[in-house]
Amino acid sequence: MIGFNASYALSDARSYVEQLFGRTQSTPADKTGPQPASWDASSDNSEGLTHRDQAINKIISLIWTMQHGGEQQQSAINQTGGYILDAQGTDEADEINMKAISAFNVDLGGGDDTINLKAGSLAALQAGDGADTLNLTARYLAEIDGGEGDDAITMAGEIVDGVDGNAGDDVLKVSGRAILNLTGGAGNDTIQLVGERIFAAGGAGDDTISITSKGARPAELSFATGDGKDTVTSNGPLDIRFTASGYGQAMADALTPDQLEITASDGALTIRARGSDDAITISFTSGVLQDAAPSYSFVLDNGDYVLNIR
Ligand SMILES: [Ca+2]
Ligand SMILES: [Ca+2]
Repeated sequence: MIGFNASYALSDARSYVEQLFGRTQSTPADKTGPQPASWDASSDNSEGLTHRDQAINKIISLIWTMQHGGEQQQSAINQTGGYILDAQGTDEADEINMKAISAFNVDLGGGDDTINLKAGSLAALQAGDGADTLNLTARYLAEIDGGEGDDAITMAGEIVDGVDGNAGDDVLKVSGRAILNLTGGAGNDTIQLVGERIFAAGGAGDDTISITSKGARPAELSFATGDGKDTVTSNGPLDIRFTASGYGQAMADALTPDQLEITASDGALTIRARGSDDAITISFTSGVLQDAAPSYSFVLDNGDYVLNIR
């Protein structure tokens, strides 16, 4: 069940809005809510919408907000519309299928939730506890949190900024022009990234990471003390940034070159931290590096040691 406080969950909302704006065509059987005439998922603004559609969307957004905390309960939501604000799921398994111009602050609550969302932009989605399935398409995706549980998170966008699989063995499949601040979080995660600019981390646990870089500059993976044994495949040169084990931790906590044992062989590089189980094993697609065996060197960047592998 879901206490999804959307105007679209109100069967009367559409007719109220249509009455207000004088559309003569009555479609009581259509429960998908007002649909902007020219809405396009590839657009994150109101371009192409009539003034009337824009006004309706604003009202829908307002109603949605006002219904927050209401009594409406549904087990599934299928919506198409304008601006989604402050949507709240329940602790049961919610199923949500939505199209929107933009969505902000969506909290799925506990339970094994499924959300299929296509929007111009989506910011602040908390999947909460449970094994959640997130299929998200938006030009701009920001602050997506899988929460506890083994989540399956699939995202496609242009800018994907701030993704955390959080606890659990998560599967993250992300494509975007820029993928920034992505982490698998705790747990043994499987992470597949396709993008022009990639900055990511597996987080704690033994992670399997696949990098498909389409840009001119190398992808960058961060690795913190205690991050476990990661296995990485990359289709191009890679940078590994050694960071402190968490925000607020002293930089002295980060691994330094003298603590690392590096072994290069044909198409592969292994990095082991002395005196711990931390290790990164990287396999490179054949022929993408300068030589058969990767060459590598450390640089100091903003106080971090970064291993450039070419
Ligand atoms: Ca998770
Ligand atoms: Ca992890």
